[in-house]
Amino acid sequence: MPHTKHAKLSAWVDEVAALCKPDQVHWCDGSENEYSRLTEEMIASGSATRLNPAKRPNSVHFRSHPSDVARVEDRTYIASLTRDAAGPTNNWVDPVELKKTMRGLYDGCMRGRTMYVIPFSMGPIGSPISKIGIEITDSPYVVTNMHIMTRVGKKVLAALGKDGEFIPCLHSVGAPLQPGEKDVAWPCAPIEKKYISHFPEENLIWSYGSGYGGNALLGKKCLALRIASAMAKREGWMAEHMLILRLTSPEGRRFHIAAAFPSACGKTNLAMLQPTIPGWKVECIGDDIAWMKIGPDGRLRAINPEAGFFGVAPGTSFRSNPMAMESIRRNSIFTNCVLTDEGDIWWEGMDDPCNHGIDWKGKEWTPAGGQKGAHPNARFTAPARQCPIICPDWEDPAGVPIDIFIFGGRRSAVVPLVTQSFNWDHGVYLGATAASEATAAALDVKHALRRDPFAMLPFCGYHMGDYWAHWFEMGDKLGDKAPKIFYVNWFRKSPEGKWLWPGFGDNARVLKWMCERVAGKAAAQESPIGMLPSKDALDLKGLKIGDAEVTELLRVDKAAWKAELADIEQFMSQFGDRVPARMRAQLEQMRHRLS
Ligand code: OXD
Ligand code: MN
Repeated sequence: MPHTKHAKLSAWVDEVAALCKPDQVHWCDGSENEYSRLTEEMIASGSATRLNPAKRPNSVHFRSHPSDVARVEDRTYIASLTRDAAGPTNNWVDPVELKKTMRGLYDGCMRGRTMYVIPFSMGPIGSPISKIGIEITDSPYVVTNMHIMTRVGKKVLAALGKDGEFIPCLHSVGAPLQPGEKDVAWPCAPIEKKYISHFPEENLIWSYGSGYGGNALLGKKCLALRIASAMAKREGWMAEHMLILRLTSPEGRRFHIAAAFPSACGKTNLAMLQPTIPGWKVECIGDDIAWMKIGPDGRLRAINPEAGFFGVAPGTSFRSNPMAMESIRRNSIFTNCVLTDEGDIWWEGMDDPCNHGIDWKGKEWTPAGGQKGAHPNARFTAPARQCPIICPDWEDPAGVPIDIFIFGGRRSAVVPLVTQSFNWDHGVYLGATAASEATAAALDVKHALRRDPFAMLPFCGYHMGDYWAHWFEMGDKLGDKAPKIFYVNWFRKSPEGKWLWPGFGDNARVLKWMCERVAGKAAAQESPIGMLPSKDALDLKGLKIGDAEVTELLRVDKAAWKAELADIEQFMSQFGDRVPARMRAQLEQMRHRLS
């Protein structure tokens, strides 16, 4: 029996097999049986360690190669037909040249390995917002992670039928085996041979040389953001680096929030927040990516294209994110954590200390040695359905109607706790000028402050200026049904260097103010940078915070903002005449308000 009646898919799989020359080809059916068999094989080969089932049932730990621990932005390419289409913030290579180079690398690259064909759906199968991808990979680690992160297998092939549309995603770890050669625990290619390539006009992804996270699980950053953002622009929808949550008020009114933050700003924590204010409830819909289309009622409807969480482990604890800790109790994959003497995992920032274990490099470890036990970008992969506060509607094919957009970043100074934009255009300006201090999720980002528009700088598959224009166009289409836009900064510090805001569950206080603004209930005061909560409009009941701290949290320092303006202007100048006139107008209006 052929695996599919889809002629184009069969032809592509045959073509890739002929090029990569694997020992065998396996079509993934997405079954539990398949997951278990691959996991057992990886344990037997020494690349995975089974965790103590009494501590963490059906879970495994992997250690990656020390050179392959995060996304590699310097090796990530948007190979559009012209350099101009990719814009100055993407690495561009001529697609013909890149394909030639990569074909050379792919030639025979799967020797000694199995080639897996993974049919996957981003989003609930059958949703008008979902898309189907096919990932071909020689990494069983990728297969098991894709089982958790996406919807995989026969049901996807059934939905694809004979001629459905799919996005081809080719991946190889880039480490062919000679006959008789023993495999290493984490095969990958050296950095200069890694390529994470996107061909946006063809909806095509080619990844080579890395087995880690966003470089290898191609449904996530490559498809759901880089390729999808380009498709969304063409087709009139939005693919954003946003969590999605539902906040329900004590009266039972539901608000749906989508929020964009760069890596390392507590996005997963916010997505699963436990409000400290009585009567308010959060349900999680997604923690990383939102795909949004205008629905029949004219409102923006969002789905989470993923089915799991690929979260940063260090810093995750019952204090910072109890719901994530519950989500990873079982059936999870861990990468680059400490393996404890009890056969469980541990990382820096977990609730209880660990006195001895094996670190992410496989070496005996104690905290006294002064080295981190887990890599700062160590990850957990866990099924979203295991989150105790997963929203009952998280798989609704129609999506949830978005009321609020939030942008933000990690800023120890200048930026207040929360501002509301004056209107849509000003909100787009807030998103476009978002900035954050350093991250561990990318190997090669070293700047102290990075402007990261819409948290999409590493993920926008086309020219940033055109992306901004797309946001303005979406606002025009949505009209008075457009979500309200806010900007937050949980990370402001006092002049003495102390956090001013407690964060975590108390962030619900800020979300409450936003919801009340949407409902027309909360007061705000105008400032040169946006609307700020009026005195007493933020619910601070039960919080130990002084008046002086609140004043500092909301302070707008005109001189600092003028300096900010100069920095923003310089950042924008790289986009030249692709900066929409409406964005320039926002800049001018801000200058005027600050003068
Ligand atoms: C991620 C990232 O891994 O944004 O989600 O880097
Ligand atoms: Mn992310």
